[in-house]
Amino acid sequence: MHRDGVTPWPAELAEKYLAEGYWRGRPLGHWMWTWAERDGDRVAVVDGEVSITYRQLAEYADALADHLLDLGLHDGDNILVQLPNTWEFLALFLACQRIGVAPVLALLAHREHELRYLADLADVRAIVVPDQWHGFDHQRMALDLAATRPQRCEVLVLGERHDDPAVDLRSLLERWQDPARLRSRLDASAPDSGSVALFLLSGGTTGTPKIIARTHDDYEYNARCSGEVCGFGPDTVYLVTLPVGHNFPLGSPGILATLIHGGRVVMLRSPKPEVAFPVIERERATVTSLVPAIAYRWVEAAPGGGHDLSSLRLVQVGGSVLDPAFAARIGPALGATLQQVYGMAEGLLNYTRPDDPVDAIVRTQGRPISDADEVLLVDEDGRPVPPGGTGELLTRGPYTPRGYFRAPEHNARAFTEDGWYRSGDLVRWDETGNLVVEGRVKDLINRGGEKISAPEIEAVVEALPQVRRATAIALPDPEYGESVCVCVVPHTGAALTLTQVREEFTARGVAKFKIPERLELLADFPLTPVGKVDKKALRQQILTAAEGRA
Ligand code: J2J
Repeated sequence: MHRDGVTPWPAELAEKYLAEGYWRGRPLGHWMWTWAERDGDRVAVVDGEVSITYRQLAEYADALADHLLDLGLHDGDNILVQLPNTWEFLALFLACQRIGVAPVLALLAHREHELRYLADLADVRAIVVPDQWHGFDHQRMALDLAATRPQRCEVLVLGERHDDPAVDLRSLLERWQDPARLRSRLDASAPDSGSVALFLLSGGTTGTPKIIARTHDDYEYNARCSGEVCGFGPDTVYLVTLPVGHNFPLGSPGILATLIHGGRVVMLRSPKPEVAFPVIERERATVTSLVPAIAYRWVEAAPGGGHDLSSLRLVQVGGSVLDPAFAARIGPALGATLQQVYGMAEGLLNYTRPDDPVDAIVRTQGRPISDADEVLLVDEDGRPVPPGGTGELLTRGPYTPRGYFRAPEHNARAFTEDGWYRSGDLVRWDETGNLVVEGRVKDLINRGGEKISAPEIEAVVEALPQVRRATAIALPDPEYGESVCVCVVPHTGAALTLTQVREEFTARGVAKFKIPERLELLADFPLTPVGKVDKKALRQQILTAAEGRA
């Protein structure tokens, strides 16, 4: 079903992608049964003590899809999903793919501020949450949110249901119909392969974060092709370390490519080495994906950690800048080949190849996966930079959508008239033929791979009565690479503390990882010639002052 606010690929390109086999013209829910027919009795997913075969997974997903239809959800509807790394997430994801319901993939760290915004933007008909997670009552939050929706909004809970209006997600995995009859009912409800399969969150550059509609065709291709580049096959045991709602563990190559290529997915609830290492040893995991901050903890813990990590072949690291000196330690410490991944939920994926020279693996962020990916590096005026020069990366291709969902004004800036996505990243082509990320022009803070929109932070701080103007910048952080610093010009005579700022974020229900870690009170902000806050100068000013104090 077509959704308003989705920018399609131009018709002639879509035909080309289909004719040339980039897109295969079948929804992900159909592929699920192809996998089940191919590998029915093999294990598809392991979650703690639970092992589920490909056939069981398809049957659970079908049962769930049937119940979702009965709850009134159908092709063209959107739901908000906030779940931990569990096999039930996967069953739900696939159930949605059977009937054209698109999950908006939120993070467990998100709170009311983010969820309300996403629920409004995608006009969701259901919210799926765990009962609680790390002591936070997600069920309560979801029920409160659902109660304020203009239309009926179901709450599905994984775990202990403690309020009547909520539906027990696990009870929906029970089948009420004969599998064959059920299958034909669901086949009849199958969505078009060009329609939206899922929504991913963008880091966002202006105001509140945007969401990205990914189609069945484009997302299947992106995962399949990534899997080929990374050598995924029936022997692959993919450990899901990062949160499942991220593009990285879900589709690059991640969970989806593991299933496409007949491997096994292992769900991990926490990326901590003390949790991950025993699971790697027990499940003989062969590949996983990490952000640099987690890779760092693994490398520190691996020697003498007492666990056999010898099954690991490939360790993917991406999402934020990886220091080359540290990169060189990852492979030897974990006994695996490092693969740098420079990806984006907006599409384009770059990987170093396992057989690249070590030097290229350590120093570069890889190259695109597809011969149909287009990359253009441009200067501030939009002109291509000379060979070897650094410029903003623009991209188009079979898995890079042509616009954000329901964001026409933002799209006019974020995409060129010819459909190129402006990544906001400053990169150059290295002599090895790979890309190197040099910096960015977009206004965000990349905290350990989690992207925080600076204007979103500024809006919260500027609402405080003491604040005349606020601006958010990234400062270097030893653990996360970057952290959020807010700089404030207070009203005359007003006092403001970091604690007060942080309390405001908590009171508004903003995700914890976005809460500023530093506050600087200033008389004025340095300005650029066109009168905008000069964040580069401001950052330098704060760093220099800190050095002076040290
Ligand atoms: C520097 N910056 C990087 C890298 C992403 C795989 C891997 C990562 C993401 C991701 C993803 C970087 N070095 N290796 O979706 O499938 C920064 C860039 C980029 C932005 C995208 C995947 N890898 N980045 O990180 O949508 O600035 O996707 O534009 O969260 O992260 O962020 P996101």
